[in-house]
Amino acid sequence: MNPAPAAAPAPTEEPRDTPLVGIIMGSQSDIKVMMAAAELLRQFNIPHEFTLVSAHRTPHRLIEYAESARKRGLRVLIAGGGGAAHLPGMVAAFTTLPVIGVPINSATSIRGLDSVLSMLQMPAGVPVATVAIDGATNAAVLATQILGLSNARLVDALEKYRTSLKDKVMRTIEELRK
Ligand code: RP5
Repeated sequence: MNPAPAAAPAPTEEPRDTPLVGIIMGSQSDIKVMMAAAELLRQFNIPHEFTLVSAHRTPHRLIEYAESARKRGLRVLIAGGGGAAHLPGMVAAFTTLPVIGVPINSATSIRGLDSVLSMLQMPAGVPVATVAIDGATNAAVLATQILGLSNARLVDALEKYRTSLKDKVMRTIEELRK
């Protein structure tokens, strides 16, 4: 007699202890902006890692990080950079994981516009999903939405988050009425 078939995998994939999201940035000076992404992922209880990878100062580390990311269990990468922000694009060149780019308004940049263009102008086939200048929170929300495709808990958390945003607006409307 054949053994009973193995149980079907659960439709909801719960976050594990190993990081699902890699948050990387080119310099110490990017940390403050990129902390917003880590904070949001913490709120959603999504395991993540947070480290520096510089496209120009540690190029070999960039290749190693990007090439090993999927094998290490990461599902989405968030890469922040200012100035000539090559980090997200070069990471995207070495992995097929989704890469979300955060242009940073660094002291060396022309108000972050240079970084936006560095991330937006990727050649066809190697995209970087680019958020607003210093938009690390939205990068983390987008990463959560991607993970939510296979995780019902995160869909629920995102709906609660949206409700909290709406409630905040409604509270202010009420305050203004007084
Ligand atoms: C980029 O150059 C970094 O992402 C940073 O935003 C910018 C300036 O870096 P620092 O000179 O402050 O280290 O590589």
